[in-house]
This record gives sequence, C-alpha cells and structure tokens, in this order.
Amino acid sequence: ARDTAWLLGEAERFVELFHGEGNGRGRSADERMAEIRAEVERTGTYTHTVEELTFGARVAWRNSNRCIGRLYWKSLRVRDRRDTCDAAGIAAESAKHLVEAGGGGRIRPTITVFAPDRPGSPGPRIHNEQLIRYAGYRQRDGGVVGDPLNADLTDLALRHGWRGPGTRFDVLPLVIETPRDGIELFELPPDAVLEVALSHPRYPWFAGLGLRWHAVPAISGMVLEIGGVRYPAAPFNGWYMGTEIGARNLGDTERYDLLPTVAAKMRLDTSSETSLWRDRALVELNVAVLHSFEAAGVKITDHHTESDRFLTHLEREEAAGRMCPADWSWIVPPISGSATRVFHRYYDDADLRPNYLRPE
Ligand code: HEM
Ligand code: NRG
Repeated sequence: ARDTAWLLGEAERFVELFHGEGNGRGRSADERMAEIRAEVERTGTYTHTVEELTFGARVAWRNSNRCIGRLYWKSLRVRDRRDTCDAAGIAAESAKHLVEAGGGGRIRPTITVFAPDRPGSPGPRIHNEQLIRYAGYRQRDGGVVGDPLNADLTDLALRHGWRGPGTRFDVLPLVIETPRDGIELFELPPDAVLEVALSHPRYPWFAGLGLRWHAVPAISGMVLEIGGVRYPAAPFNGWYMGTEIGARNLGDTERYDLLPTVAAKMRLDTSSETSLWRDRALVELNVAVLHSFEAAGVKITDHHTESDRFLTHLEREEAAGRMCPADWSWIVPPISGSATRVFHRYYDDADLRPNYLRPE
C-alpha cells in the first residue's frame, strides 16, 4: 500500500542515497528528513529540490535493468517543468524537449519532468508510449497500415477527432490527459520530428522501399519514481541502437514485418528455412539503418559498440562499490547475440529505486 508510512520510508531511503553519494551541499540527511516529515504531515506529500530531482532522474536511469546504454547516466540533462500542469503547456514543452534533445542529429540524453501525482490530485499523463509514434490504421481485413504496435493509440486519437493522412509513417498527435480537462490532442510541429529516410550502401533498390524512422526515441509512457514520489509524465530520451529499428521495429512480424519484402528484393531462396533468408535479410536491414543514420549525421550506435560500453559501465559501477542490476533477456541484442560480449555472462537483476516504472 502506498500510504504515508510507505512514502516516508521511501523518502528516507532516497535521502540517504542522495547524501551518501556526496550531494546535499553540506546539509545532513537528518535535517532534510525532518523537513520532509513536516511537509508530508501538512500536505500528504513532499517536494524534491532541483538537485534531488536531477540526481533522482539520473539514478533512475542507472537502475534501469533493461537499458544497455547506461554508461553516460551522469550526463542526463534534466528539464524541471514541474510547474507545467496544463495539456497545452505539456505539449509545447514536449515539442521543445524534442528540438533541444535532437540537436539536429547531435542527440543529447534528456528528460523533462512534469508535475507529480499528489494525494487526491493525479499528475498529467501522456498516453503516447513515446513522444514520436507512427500511426497504425486497422483495416477491414484485420491488417494494419503503419505500425501495429500503435493501433490502440491510433484508435484513441481517431475517437478524439484526429484524421491522419493514412501513410505507413504518419506521426501521431500527442494524447495528453489532465484531471481538469480530460484528453486533449496536440499535433507535433514538424521541426520537432527529425526523421531519417532509409537507404542501403550497396542495394540501390532499398531506398525505393520508402522506409524511414524517427531519430529520437523519447519514452513518455513510464512513471519516474523518486523517493516514493511518482512523476507519471516524464519523457526521456537517448539515441537509438540500430537493432531496435532494423531488427525489431522493421523486422518483427507483429510490427512492419519487412523480412519477406527485403528477402524477395535480395532474391533469396525463401522456400527453405535452411537458406537462412530471414537472417540475411535482417542483417541487411540493420546495415541500412546504421548507414542511413550515419549518412544523415544522426547519432546512432551499433550493438557491438554498445555491448562493450555496457561492460565498461558495469566495471565502473562495481569499482564505485555498487552493483549494476541488469536483465539478460533485454540487454542481449536481438541479432548476433553470441557475437557480443554481453551474451557470455549473467547479471544481478535487482529492482532498485529510483527507477522508471511501467504504469500499473
Ligand atoms: C531500454 C539503449 C538512453 C532508460 C533500452 C533498450 C536499449 C536501450 C537498446 C532496450 C529497448 C528494447 O529492447 O525495446 C539506450 C541507448 C541510450 C539509452 C543506446 C543512449 C543514450 C536511455 C536513457 C534512459 C533510458 C537516457 C532514461 C533516462 C531505459 C529504460 C529502458 C531502456 C527505462 C526499458 C524500457 C522498457 O521497459 O520498455 N535502452 N538507452 N535509456 N532504456 Fe535505454
Ligand atoms: N525499442 C524502442 C525504444 C526503447 C528505448 N530505447 C532507447 N532509449 N534507445 C524503439 O522505439 O525502438 N533511449 O532513451 O534512448
């Protein structure tokens, strides 16, 4: 149960971590806890200082078991927008986040933190799982045009009056819910949506497939929890690892399902699994993603480089006297697992706080 006793317990764990790692500008953890206790007694919750919020968001990244990209956790930029509560303000600040974090291709890991949940007054919510998502339009025959992952969100947007052009790569509007105004939709301005058209370094036909992907993965559907306080709208981004797009988003049968298309263009023998046509098509899709992002000057990383960086991170964390929790099944990349170093060992999979949580 999330009652006052639970909140104070979580607050104390966090304040001790914060001060234990050398923060707090000379003030003691006890002093800060006395202040928090008084505020909780008065209001049922408490307010993080900017330093606590910044540290909390960074450590939440450090504690994200599923993230291979944690080497740079200390450099996360934190935009404190806790005073932005109205949907239009949240939409505008989310668009600004994308422009600033996108850097025209020089992507900077960034989080924007909007108002937290308070007793009797929930914070705002962004229904999009990421700020940039492609629509998935359900067809009469049961198929989907676009990204099937976002078919439910697309239904929701359509029910609220949105009409998309109907291509495979239509950027959905932000679907923002506030306690005061309910659900409202906001189109993202074009300058907030950096995209890369996909081509292949050796297959001229590849560009003709008309594929593209957005440059910035900005997760907006997770709850940032710091010291027992929950921030339900706190979109964060880093940059892509190529396999996320080339293997999963474009390759999964439940997503864009492009392996048969690519294999046919490559003239592979798709009549027999032992020709490994799926594997060969997967590799070329991934080559195209990395090639296109690099040619466009958009930051991206490959799974071999990122595996090595992750193990560097793990060693640094252990040297600092901390364990680095990790979930093998998410850390190991979806292609060429055993050719990366992260495959050949196991990890502690502890559930630490602060963290980014799936909403319940
Ligand atoms: C998951 C890479 C930055 C938090 C992941 C995944 C990858 C990845 C490959 C697995 C995704 C999947 O299989 O769907 C990276 C890279 C980054 C980066 C290359 C570049 C800087 C960040 C940042 C944060 C973060 C800045 C938070 C501040 C997470 C979380 C997950 C995750 C919470 C799990 C998502 C889920 O459960 O769906 N990351 N990441 N990452 N990352 Fe990162
Ligand atoms: N696989 C998802 C994104 C998940 C998070 N990945 C990151 N996060 N790279 C996709 O859109 O393909 N990040 O914050 O950089």
